[in-house]
Amino acid sequence: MFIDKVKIYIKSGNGGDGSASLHTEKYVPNGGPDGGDGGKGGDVIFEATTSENTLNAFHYQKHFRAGNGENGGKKNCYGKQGEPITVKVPVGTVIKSVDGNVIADMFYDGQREVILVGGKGGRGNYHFKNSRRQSPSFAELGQRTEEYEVVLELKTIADVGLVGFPNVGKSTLLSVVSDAKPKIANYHFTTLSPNLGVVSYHDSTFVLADIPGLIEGASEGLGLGHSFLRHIERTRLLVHVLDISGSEQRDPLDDFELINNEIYSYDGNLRNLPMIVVANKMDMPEAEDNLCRFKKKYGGKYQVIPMTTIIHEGVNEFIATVAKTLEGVAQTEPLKYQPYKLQTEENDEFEIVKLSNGAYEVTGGLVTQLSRKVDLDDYDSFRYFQRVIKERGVETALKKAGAQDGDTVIMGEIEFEFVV
Ligand SMILES: Nc1nc2c(ncn2[C@@H]2O[C@H](COP(=O)(O)OP(=O)(O)OP(=O)(O)O)[C@@H](O)[C@H]2O)c(=O)[nH]1
Ligand SMILES: [Mg+2]
Repeated sequence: MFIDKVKIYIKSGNGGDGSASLHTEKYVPNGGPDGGDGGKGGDVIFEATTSENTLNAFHYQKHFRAGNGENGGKKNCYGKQGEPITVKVPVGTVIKSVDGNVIADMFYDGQREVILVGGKGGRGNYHFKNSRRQSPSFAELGQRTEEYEVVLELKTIADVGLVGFPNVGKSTLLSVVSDAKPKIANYHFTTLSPNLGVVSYHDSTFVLADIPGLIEGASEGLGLGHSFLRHIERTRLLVHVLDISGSEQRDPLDDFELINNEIYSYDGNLRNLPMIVVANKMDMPEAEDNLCRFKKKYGGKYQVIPMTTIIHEGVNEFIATVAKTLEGVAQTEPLKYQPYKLQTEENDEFEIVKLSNGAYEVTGGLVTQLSRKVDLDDYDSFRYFQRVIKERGVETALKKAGAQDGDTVIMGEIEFEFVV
């Protein structure tokens, strides 16, 4: 199993509710409001790590929820903040909304991004105390947060991508030049997920990615499909490995054309990457002749390195050539994107629409904010509500929209009769 694209569900914590406690003591029956604030809900944070290179873990766990903030208590006790949750993803993971907007590109090892912010804690009742309202018996509810779906898409980041038909020796090459230990076997599709290896050359290193073999039609989903090609999009150089001996009765020159065709029809921009050719299996019959033919046709355009990977022949030349070529190629950059925010900022805007039944509905950020503070059964709270809608211009706007005495006004859960 190799998962490189997956949908998961994330939710930051709700804010804790503010407390509406009134201080009481023996002999001091009305000591004033002492309700503490609710704690902020936990954030959802993503962190990029090199210790994973698949999204397989998300096959088993798809829901990630940060902790809720605790409610405020008496004696001005603050509620505890909710525990944040950290979701670890392999370096190269792009986080997108379900409709494809990029939220973050987790490009660097250790990169942390707050993707969802925890709900605000509600304020305790003492915040609502004023000269006329000495003992408010209401407090603010914590902000409730929503659950969001996000799509994780792994786009491996490597300097070099190894491409070619199945069984040509890509994984063998990776195992010979790096510490990676990919599976190697004499059949097609031995490699089922990309393998990364670090190659050292003098003082420098480069990262090599071995991807599953491609066949004709891969860009339309044949074989293991083209989804693996997404793992060479973020490389700086392609190494095309050929079985130059044609040991499986294919002409290596045809292989070369065919695989290039698949790669470039998947993404035309990949033409901009330099390509080096490894003519592998030089120990086999026919290899010399085929190499000659190949060089005649393509030698002017491509650097061709003959190799017998199983006995490490040509390996040093390979490493040196790749390292030198990379010197002249720009580093891969993170995606260029305007980060898409899943959550909308709290605001105090509002809009009024007249419904077909004659009622007026007020919607918008102000209504969401107020609905956390208002309890119409509570007299103090109701007075507070009346004051706010006057101060924020809701009353005037309702009049302007044509509301008359006795008309019904709906604001979220709240419904009341308009009084001019
Ligand atoms: N004769 C010969 N055989 C080789 C050479 N290099 C690799 N092989 C053999 O070719 C077979 C396939 O090697 P792999 O490295 O698994 O090939 P691959 O390209 O990664 O194959 P997939 O993962 O299926 O795409 C193995 O049996 C290797 O031992 C070589 O230089 N000469
Ligand atoms: Mg392989």
